[in-house]
Amino acid sequence: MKYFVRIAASLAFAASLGACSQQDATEATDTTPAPTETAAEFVARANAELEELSKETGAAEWVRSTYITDDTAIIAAAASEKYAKWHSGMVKQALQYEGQDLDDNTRRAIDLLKLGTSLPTPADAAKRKELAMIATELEGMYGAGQYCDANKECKNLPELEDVIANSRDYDELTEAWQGWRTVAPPMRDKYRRYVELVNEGASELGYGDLGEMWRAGFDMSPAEFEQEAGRLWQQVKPLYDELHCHVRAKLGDVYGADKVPQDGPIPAHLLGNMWSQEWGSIYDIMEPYPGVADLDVDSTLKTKEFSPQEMVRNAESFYVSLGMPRLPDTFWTRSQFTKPRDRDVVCHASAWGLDGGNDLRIKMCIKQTYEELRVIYHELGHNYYQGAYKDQPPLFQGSAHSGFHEAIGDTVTLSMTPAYLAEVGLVAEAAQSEQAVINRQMQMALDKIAFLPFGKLIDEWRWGVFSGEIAPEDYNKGWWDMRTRYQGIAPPVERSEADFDPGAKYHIPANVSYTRYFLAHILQFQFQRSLCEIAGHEGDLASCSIYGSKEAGDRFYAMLESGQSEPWQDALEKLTGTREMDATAIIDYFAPLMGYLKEQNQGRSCGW
Ligand code: X8Z
Ligand code: ZN
Repeated sequence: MKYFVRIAASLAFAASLGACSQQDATEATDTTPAPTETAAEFVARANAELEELSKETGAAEWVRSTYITDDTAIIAAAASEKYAKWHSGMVKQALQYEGQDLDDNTRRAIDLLKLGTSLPTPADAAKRKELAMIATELEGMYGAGQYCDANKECKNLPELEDVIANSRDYDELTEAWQGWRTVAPPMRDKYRRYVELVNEGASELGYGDLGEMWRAGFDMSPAEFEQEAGRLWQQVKPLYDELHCHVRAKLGDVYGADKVPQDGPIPAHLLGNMWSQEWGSIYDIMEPYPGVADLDVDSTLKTKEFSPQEMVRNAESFYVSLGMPRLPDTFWTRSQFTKPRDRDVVCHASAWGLDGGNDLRIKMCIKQTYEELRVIYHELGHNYYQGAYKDQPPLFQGSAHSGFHEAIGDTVTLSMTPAYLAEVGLVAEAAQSEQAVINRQMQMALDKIAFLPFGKLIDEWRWGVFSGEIAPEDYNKGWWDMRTRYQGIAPPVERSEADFDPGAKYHIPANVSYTRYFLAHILQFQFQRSLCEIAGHEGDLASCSIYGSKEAGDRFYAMLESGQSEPWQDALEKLTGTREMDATAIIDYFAPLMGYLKEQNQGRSCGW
């Protein structure tokens, strides 16, 4: 439940707090439905109960994430357990409508109800309790994680991430990389048990395992979805291969070919990101035409002394320029913008749609960087989606599919062109030259193209774990096999099954499915292409900003308002005219850079 609330995942059964007593919701579980209850009446009751229950779950989750203690673990686990009990009871009751001829809305609501948890729990009460506690603890362990060096100097994750982003000292990078991964081995046994329990829960809901259940959330069969994701990856893989080749060569120049062998995978700690997932922080090494065009938003944020709130205001203004509403007053008083000094919190950014989307919040530990500004735009994309679908019934309060939720804010960041940044005073001026275009494309590609194989493999690892193809004694090996195969990276120090490197990535202990981000990275370019047409943009896609376009904003918002009330193919068609996800937009977008990369890579032997 919590994951819907927080990250507004595929089925954002929005949370809101109200007066539903514990009694009401639990009683519902054991009630045999009155034979007179029609399917439509059942759905209406499910919506009403969900609305009430979500209030409690949302409050417990928020407090847990912004105040990690043993006490909040008990509160959050209890709320999660209560939701799980309600959910499995309702799914059982819904079985009576199987095979009945129902109207589309009712059928869809019942189907969505069945998928309405990312953490399916066994019906057995003791196991349900055990799973709720394990899931709560795993995320808490991640949130409270830190690494203390030999001098007993400790760093938390944001601090270690700073080292990875900014240091160019091989050994210092190795220590930060390895140090953060010390948080994960204690998760290993708990994770193994979590896998057993969620699989039992998924099987009680009629799925082979949790991976199959996750793949079932895309308005097509799990097998079709797996194929679809594979098709999209094949479409974009050539872009990644060119980027990898060039980045490896440049890193070889900086660190030496002994450290970065030119025919093998890249050491994972040299790419500017703790998980090697987005590489924008090594732009200084990769800048094609040094000094051409000022893209240094970081220094503007510092010299103009932007506060976290001002950074959020800047993002809000973009959405408002599209004709979308201002964020509610409570957003400003209830959000967590900065890391509290006196307690452990989950710093990983998230957006919350509490009280049925009336109580919008973000939870971040904002730093004064351009990267963080873009994360704020990303999170507000979630909030605007949550606000837009708040008038849908609770079972339809979610995104068309989980990738849509992740793509909204990212689509908006594609409009943060040099011209836009200059217009709002975040860079001095927008240079127009061909060299400036390539520089900016490089900066974008280091994040957007580098991310693609990472976005794809995280769930592939989990699909393997849930299906049993990757056994517990091979968790780490399976992880690194995939990291190397997909991303062409390797760990900088030897790893073994005493490690549990997947646990050092938020979405694994937090149980958030990840294919959504892979899909979002493709969809956002597709959305942008259509929005730019609507906005009347002329010229290449990369130079388009929809800032200030009410026409584009209206069409965008209309898609958001429909939530998950219809299959995603319908939502996509309304905005883009096509019913298929398609990578040609991202390929077109980066066409200029591909020309540059191919030239640079001439004579090199690429691949690993
Ligand atoms: O988790 C996130 C967002 C919250 S939904 C900050 N992202 C993924 C990640 O950090 O791993 C955004 C991009 C990928
Ligand atoms: Zn997100």
